[in-house]
Amino acid sequence: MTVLAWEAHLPAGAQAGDLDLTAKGSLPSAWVGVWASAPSAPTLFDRDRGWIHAERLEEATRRVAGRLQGAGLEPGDRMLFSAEPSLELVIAHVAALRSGIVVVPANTAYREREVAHIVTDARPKVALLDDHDRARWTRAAAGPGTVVVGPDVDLPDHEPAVLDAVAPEDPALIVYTSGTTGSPKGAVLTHANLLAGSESAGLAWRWTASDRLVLALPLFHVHGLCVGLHGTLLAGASAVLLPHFDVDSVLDATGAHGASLFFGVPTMYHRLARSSRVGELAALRLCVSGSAPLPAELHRTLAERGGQHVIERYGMTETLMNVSNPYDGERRAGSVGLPLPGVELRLSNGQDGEIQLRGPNVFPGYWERSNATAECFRDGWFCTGDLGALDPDGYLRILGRSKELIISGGFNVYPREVEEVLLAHPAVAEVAVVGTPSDEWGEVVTAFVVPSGDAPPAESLVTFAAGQLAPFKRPRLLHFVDALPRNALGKVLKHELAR
Ligand code: MCA
Ligand code: AMP
Repeated sequence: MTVLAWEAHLPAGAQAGDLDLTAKGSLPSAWVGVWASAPSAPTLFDRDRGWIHAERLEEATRRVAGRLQGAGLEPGDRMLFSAEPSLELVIAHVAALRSGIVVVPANTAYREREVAHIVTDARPKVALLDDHDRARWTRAAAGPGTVVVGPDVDLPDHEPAVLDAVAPEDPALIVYTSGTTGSPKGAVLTHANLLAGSESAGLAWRWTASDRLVLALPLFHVHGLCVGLHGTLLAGASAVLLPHFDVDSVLDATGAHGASLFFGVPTMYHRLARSSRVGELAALRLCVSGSAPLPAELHRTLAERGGQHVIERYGMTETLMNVSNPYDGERRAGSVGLPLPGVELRLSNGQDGEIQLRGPNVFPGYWERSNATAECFRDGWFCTGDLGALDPDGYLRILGRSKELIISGGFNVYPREVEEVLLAHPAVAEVAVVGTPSDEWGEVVTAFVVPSGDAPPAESLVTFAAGQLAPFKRPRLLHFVDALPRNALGKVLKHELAR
């Protein structure tokens, strides 16, 4: 059974039959049209530079496009970025998309091993980095041909040769997402995917030019980049960029800039709900949560104490946004809602099972990984590895995952990657890594270790892991055990450990 519930997301009177989410061709062309129609509209605010207006954003992105092209980048070449949110970074990102350059975002928490993997896999011609270590690691992995600069792209000016000429099927982004093998693979998102994703969320959440988003998410994941930033620019709306999330900065920005929107991961809502200032959320038109399950209890607390009936939605790097609670209908706690405009959804057993998706938002495949791509599609449907069930009225509940994945504070951790790192320690004979429940983080990375001799100090293992893994992947809890529980075939029974 295929579930389509697009009408539930549209404003009264709008017809789902009229939907063409890719009619504008590409985001860069659509953005340029938006800027030309309202050149003096404020677009983005950054603490250091204040507001930039549409006309200036167009000029700045054109200038940086020229610099990138002058450095030898051509359509299809890759530009890596790993930097905290800033106006300069956004300008460089938009400039790359306008040039047909494929953007490769990388988490700023990555250590040398993780940076080197992405650099050798994506082979970027330019890398934008705001940290000395990451610049050094990138240079070491990339070799002399790669230009390493700061997010201001301080390169010689040059007249851009190509601008806003991308085709819908051209690749726009490669976003690394870990596979079960432990080594991340790049999900290629086309310009059509990005446009469809932004159009769909914009329609469903009634995004207009008068909206103002407080954007405190990192820009190296699709939540902050594709939902927050791209959606803002497509709607002709504005956003206040914060370099990091913290409760006071978000609420201060909301008050100071008259913001109307906030998007966050459940850990952020958990922290907001515990603040004495939670009532200030009521000033916003809409709060949206995603990237991990929002506990029903937290949904209710935010409604009672924060005056916000948060819209929970469900997305993935490979598909952008898929399912959302409706703006006008019931925003059901514990459910992710109904398929977004353009998205077709089915469950492998009919009313429950694996969630499978189709639509203009679904990516064409992984970068240079045809086997991995073939494995995740079945009859043209993308198999998410998430398990769900439909309420009788079509609302989707996410029940769990068939893939081995831990989500901590909205960041994904693949147990296999952490296990491989710990196994390289001489005092570790066997290890199993699972997620255990946490009110604040959703799940925390927990390692069960069988020592090869006397158990070493736990801190020595954590320090060992810290050299190779981003902080959010390091085990927060570590237990020494005599043996791992296994079934008759010798497979570790992880669900027993997670309990
Ligand atoms: C930071 N730390 C973490 C995490 N973040 N540990 C586990 N899980 C995390 N997510 C570490 C820090 O390095 C530090 O380690 C310690 O925890 C305390 O840091 P703290 O200052 O409290 O944390 P923070 O810097 O305030 O970060 C919390 C955060 C952040 C703001 C919630 O994790 C965050 O920005 N999450 C958003 C992730 C996101 O954008 N996901 C979207 C993925 P130490 O003590 O050792 O120094 S896109 C996606 O999933 C799909 C498509 C979707 O549907 O959206
Ligand atoms: P990523 O690989 O970073 O794209 O993360 C995507 C995964 O996050 C999905 O496959 C889900 O497992 C999870 N996810 C995203 N949104 C939600 C949500 N609202 N509830 C539960 N899980 C979610």
